[in-house]
Amino acid sequence: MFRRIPLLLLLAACQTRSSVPTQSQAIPPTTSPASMSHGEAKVDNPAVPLGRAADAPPRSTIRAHQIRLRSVHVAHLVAPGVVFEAWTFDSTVPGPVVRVTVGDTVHFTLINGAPIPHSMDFHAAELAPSRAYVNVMPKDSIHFSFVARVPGVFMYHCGTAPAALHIASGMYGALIVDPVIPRPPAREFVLVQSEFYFAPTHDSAGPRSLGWQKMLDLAPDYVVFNGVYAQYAAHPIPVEPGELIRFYVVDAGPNRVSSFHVVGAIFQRVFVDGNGPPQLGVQTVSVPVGGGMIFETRLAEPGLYPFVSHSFADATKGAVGVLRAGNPAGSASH
Ligand SMILES: [Cu+2]
Repeated sequence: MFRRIPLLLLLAACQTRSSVPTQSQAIPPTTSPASMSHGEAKVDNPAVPLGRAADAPPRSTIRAHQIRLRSVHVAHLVAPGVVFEAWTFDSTVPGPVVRVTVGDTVHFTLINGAPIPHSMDFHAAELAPSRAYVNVMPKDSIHFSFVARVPGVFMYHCGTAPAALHIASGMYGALIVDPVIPRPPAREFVLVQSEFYFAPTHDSAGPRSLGWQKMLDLAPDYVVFNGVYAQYAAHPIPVEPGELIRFYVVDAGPNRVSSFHVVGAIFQRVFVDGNGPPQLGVQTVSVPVGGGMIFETRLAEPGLYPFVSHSFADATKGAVGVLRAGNPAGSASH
């Protein structure tokens, strides 16, 4: 009798494991979602939710900013039918885009509405982490201020250890610091690239929890712009041929470098971290994890122009979007 129980348990465990797909069982798809280079996801696909418009908020007009964010745990829709148990700033993944100007003061308050400690780390600030970027207990809050001194686009994130857990769960966002002399007028977009890692489950229709081992193995299930799988391929971003387009790109990771590229275009100027002399005439620039860059380009003619992380496993997993320039023939317009 004592020998039979472990055997039954072992059999049950084997049956359980065999029902979970493994990487080795994956086979490449034989069809192309969209008929153009880098057509890694279907274009004009209403099945994919638009999590948020990519448009950047306008330049700030005030010199002191009261920024209050609340850390909360919510269900986040990563892709059609795929819900993730996210940890967030203000219930969204990524958190809200913050935009200030050099010299502005940010008065920041974090309210912890979650059942575990969280914190805030602004890459745009120069502060002692041991004073400002400390854990805030549930139902507690923290307040600190800083002056945005350096222009660029910066990551912010929860820094509570293990930071990889808090970032992979959704606690990050972008903060733009504009130079005092405005950049040239342009269509401006903010893209935050990040990854989602899921724990194995037997209920693929149910909410997915974070897969710690997959995170350690650098094997994300999804790599996305602004929190949702290929949302800007499903809902292309309308622009005009010839107009100046400016991307503020932050790579929140927690692990994958973004090799940012616009298909059919060359970047006229790329500003590392958004500051200093630009790189001119470049095709692809890597945004490091925890870094940000400003990309400027113009599209030569009407058409669909995918933008991707040119690390192609990541584009396949959702790091792809589309610019629709004008009303190209044979293409649905907005
Ligand atoms: Cu956190």
